[in-house]
Amino acid sequence: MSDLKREIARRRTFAIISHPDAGKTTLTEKLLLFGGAIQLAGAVKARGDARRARSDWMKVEQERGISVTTSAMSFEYAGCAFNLLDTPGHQDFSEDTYRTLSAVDSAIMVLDAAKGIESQTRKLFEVCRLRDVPILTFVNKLDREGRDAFSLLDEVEQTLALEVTPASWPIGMGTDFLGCYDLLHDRLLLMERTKGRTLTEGVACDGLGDPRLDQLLPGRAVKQLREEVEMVRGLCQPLDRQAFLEGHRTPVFFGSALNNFGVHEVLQGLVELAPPPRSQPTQTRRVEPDEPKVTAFVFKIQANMDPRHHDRIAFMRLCSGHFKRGMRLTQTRTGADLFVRTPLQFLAQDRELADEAFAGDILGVPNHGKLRIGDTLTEGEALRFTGIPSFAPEMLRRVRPEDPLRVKHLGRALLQLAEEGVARVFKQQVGGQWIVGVVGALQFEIIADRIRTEYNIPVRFEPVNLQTARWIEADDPAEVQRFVDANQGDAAEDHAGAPVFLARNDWHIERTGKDWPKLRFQKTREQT
Ligand SMILES: Nc1nc2c(ncn2[C@@H]2O[C@H](COP(=O)(O)OP(=O)(O)OP(=O)(O)O)[C@@H](O)[C@H]2O)c(=O)[nH]1
Ligand SMILES: [Mg+2]
Repeated sequence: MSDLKREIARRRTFAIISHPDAGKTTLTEKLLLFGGAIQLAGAVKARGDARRARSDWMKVEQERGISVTTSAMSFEYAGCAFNLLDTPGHQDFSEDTYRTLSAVDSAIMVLDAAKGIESQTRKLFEVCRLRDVPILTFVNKLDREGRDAFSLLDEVEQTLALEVTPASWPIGMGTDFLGCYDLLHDRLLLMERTKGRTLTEGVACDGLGDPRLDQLLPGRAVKQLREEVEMVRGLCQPLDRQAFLEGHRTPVFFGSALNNFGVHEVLQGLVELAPPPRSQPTQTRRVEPDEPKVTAFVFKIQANMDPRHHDRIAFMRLCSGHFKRGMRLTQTRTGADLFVRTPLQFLAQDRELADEAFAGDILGVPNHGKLRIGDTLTEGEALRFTGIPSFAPEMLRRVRPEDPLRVKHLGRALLQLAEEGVARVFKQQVGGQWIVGVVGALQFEIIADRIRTEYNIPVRFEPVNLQTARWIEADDPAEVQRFVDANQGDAAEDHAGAPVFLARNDWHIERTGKDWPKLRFQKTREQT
């Protein structure tokens, strides 16, 4: 195998998705801990709490205990190079999650054992299905009283029409939860129940018949385990990797991320089952990961990761080639050249310059606003990767600074946040007022918080008599201009200067559509 092929084969790029609070960020921290801990073998104990993941790094995330944006992190384990994306569960931030799913090859769906499939999990699952992203399932929080494992498996199969194969099996539940039996390898890795971040070595056991099981576990628990495993093996088909890769079947792992139970098994599952980087669609052809030339696309922009420096980082997924630091890439939207001199890789606790990267890798590229979500970078070929949508907002409000003199500063902050994709921002044709559009109300609060903490501009959101926005497109650009001239009161521009129609209600949209038959009023816009 060539070096390029070998590097691609060992990469695993995956997202963690679920309804809010199921434990994605906790699982992220534990995967990083296992990854890092095992890599550093023994040296980690001393560092203990110092190895804290930086998944929820934003101030508002720490204050509220929820994730509002996707975090990217890289780590190595068992010879594999992982790129993990921890997504926010709250539906108001789902656009960020949808875009993230365009950049991964597989996903872990986390379920709360007491709650099963929740609404947002279901929606995100549908997005994965549309994109043919294979899914591993992690049933979390077994240290609390939850639902019976058989009924959870049944729910996944029934509500998602997804076949299940348990990959591990819980021993007990709630206060009696002792660990998980690894059904794929027929072994038991008994972990000490630890809330802290220090890891204890597991005790290995071979097969359900191993007499060590009887020594390690209480008699009742062993008996129940043997019975249940026999039953579940009778009920569920063995794991067929092809069916998993095609998205028809999911391996189901059980555990408690908080207590380190079942995390090792999931990590091993990613190594053995999750696919390496796949080919990616463009407007003209599919790009294969082992093509020699570098291609990449930007799926996320994040401003102010380092608030002192007002930095702005574009996250790109490499799709092919062997990327080297300092390389010159072409931004195909503008034709401009870009020297990528400081590509960043995000590790558990800090960031590092990346000297090289391959398909599947996620790199952060610091820039001053040149790169946008949806941008394609190549070594010259005029390609455009597709599949990164932008959605029409469902709620609009006018935003003003508390201090009227700071309106210009506010404009700059809003444009940056819009480029990040945090919200839609429109400047009205008449009066030049700023209108912010979002999918869910919590976004207004987060945006106000961020403008205040990151730009030091206290702002107020005010209701407006507007319902939604539509991007205006036509085969003849002059027709768009005629519309804008004739409807100045309803026209605006988005952050990229694209013309937008601001609608007062459904009737207004319908009526305008009839009056201007040559125009297309678009609800979504491909970010190219
Ligand atoms: N009892 C128990 N609690 C857990 C476990 N895993 C996570 N939690 C708790 O569940 C809560 C939510 O955990 P997070 O990891 O922040 O959840 P999340 O899915 O990242 O949430 P969002 O990103 O906001 O969607 C926290 O209070 C965790 O401590 C577990 O295994 N057992
Ligand atoms: Mg989270």
